[in-house]
Amino acid sequence: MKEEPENTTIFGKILRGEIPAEVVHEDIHCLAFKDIQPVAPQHILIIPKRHIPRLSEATEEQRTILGHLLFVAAKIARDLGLDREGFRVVVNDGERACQSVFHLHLHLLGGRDFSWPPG
Ligand code: DGP
Repeated sequence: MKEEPENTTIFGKILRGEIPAEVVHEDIHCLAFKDIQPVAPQHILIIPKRHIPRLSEATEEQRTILGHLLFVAAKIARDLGLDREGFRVVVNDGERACQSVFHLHLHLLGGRDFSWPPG
C-alpha cells in the first residue's frame, strides 16, 4: 500500500488513538464516533480510515469506501432506532459548506425534526 503523508487533522489523531472518542462502530475501512459538538440528540461522525480530505477529492479507487460509509451510516441509524422516524446524513465539502475538519466525514443526525432547505 502507498505510504500516506501524516494525517494532521483532529480525526487523524482520533484514528491513531492520540485523543479519545466515543466510538460506536469500527471496521477495517471506517470508524464512527459521537460528535463532540452535537447539533441533534444523536450526532455520529463516520470517517474512512484512509485520509480523504474532502468528498470532492475522492478518487476512482475510493468509490467503494464512499458506498461503505453510507452503508455504515444506515446500519448505525437502524441500530439507534433512527430509521423509525427518519434521520439525516450530511457531508460538508469545503469552506463555503462549513467543512472545518479536512478528513472526509459523514454526519449522521437524528432524534429531532429537521427543516428543508438546510441553512
Ligand atoms: P465539519 O464542520 O463538517 O467539518 O464537521 C466537523 C465536526 O467535527 C464538527 O461537528 C465537530 C466535530 N469535532 C471537531 N473536533 C472533534 C473532536 O475532537 N472529537 C469529536 N468527537 N468531534 C469533533
